[in-house]
Amino acid sequence: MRGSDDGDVTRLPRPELRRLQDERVQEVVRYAYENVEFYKHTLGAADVNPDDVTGADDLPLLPFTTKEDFRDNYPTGMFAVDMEDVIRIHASSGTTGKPKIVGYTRDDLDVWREVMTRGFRGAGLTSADTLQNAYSYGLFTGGFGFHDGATAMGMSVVPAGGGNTQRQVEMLADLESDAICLTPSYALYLAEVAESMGYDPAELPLSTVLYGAEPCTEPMRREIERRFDAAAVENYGLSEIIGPGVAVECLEQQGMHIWEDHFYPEIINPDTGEPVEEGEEGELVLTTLTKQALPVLRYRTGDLTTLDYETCDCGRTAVRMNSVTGRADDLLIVRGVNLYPSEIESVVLEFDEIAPHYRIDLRREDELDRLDLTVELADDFDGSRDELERRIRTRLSNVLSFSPDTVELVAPGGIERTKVGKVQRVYDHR
Ligand code: DLL
Repeated sequence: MRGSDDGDVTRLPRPELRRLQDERVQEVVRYAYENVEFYKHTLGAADVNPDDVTGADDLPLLPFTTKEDFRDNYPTGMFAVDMEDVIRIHASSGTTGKPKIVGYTRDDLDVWREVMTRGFRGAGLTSADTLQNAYSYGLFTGGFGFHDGATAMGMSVVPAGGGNTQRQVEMLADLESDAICLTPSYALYLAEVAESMGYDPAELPLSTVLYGAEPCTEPMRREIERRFDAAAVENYGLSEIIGPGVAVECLEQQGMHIWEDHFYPEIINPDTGEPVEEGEEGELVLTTLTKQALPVLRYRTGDLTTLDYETCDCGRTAVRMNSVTGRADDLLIVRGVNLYPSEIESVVLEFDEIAPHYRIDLRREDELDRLDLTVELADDFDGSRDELERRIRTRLSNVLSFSPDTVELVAPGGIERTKVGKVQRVYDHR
């Protein structure tokens, strides 16, 4: 099922890459059909015979796989191998219902390490570097994904895990770590804690912040870079496909290279399921090309993005996905206006007077939606609150044609921080 990875695969001329993908698409469709009852059934129902699939162009013939399919086949019904061959389990918790259970064979873990290593190299890291891993260890793929990849590459790994922030700061300083990986919200929290302990985060020896696992806008990235005086590069991934390591930015910071020899991307219109024009925004759909334990055909990630097939300035030909702008399913419709939380965030973070922390509360009163925005003042703010509130409102309504019902400005530290795991910024009480 697997070709060799010689590092240069990320720079293959695209026609050559395409030939490799075509071969692997054929293999994985047949493999899934023959080894997973679920695919035998869904492909059969769609009248698709694996013999008819000759390459990536035929993928649109296949039905999508969705998160509901994982739930329906809980815990291991989507697996293509016996548990005997599975040597690792992870799980992704949903907000409702059972988690999605994912499994890895020995070869799958090799692929995972390989794609993680590509990302580290792309970010300029070498085996001589020390990486503090502040992703949670456990069922979440972040902790072990980064850990195994960095270990395989020969970096010194500090398995700090999530939380325990004061100790994280001390470890960073004392071990003079070169890099840290964590969620963007936790990166900003860590900077604050460092400051409260009397450290200047910019003075820490960190050269690289690897952030991911949740949305992050460009102003927020710049804020992380400024605070730590380090390059911040983005990672994207999801448990169902492998975990982190699906896509990662190089130092050009012009989008995340998808490791296309292992994961085949499509962009669809989330409403119709049809492919969009090249370069248009839509929902990312991924097909695993080499996974053994859990092959996944046309998985609807729910993540909205665009793809750029131009060769990157770094020389890699691997397609780049832009930062996720929202979820196909987190579109907020408030009094008929379509809003993504990330759009509100972008506007809010334009203001120097505001710290990069905010929350959105949605309620329904008398059948009408209301949106209350709470933002936090920067430490050094000494201006007029009324005037600032007015400017925020004006800017939101100019950019988004929308004005929140209330804009509340709270003192520095007034918004609860995420100490472990992913940040929650939108509270939909409707
Ligand atoms: O979050 C894997 C990961 C760990 C990625 C560490 C990067 C770093 P899950 O818990 O299964 O896996 O969550 C996957 O998180 O569908 C996206 O909605 C969101 N997500 C992941 N990376 C990004 C990102 C890990 N860079 C879900 N930007 C995905 C925006 C992201 N959203």
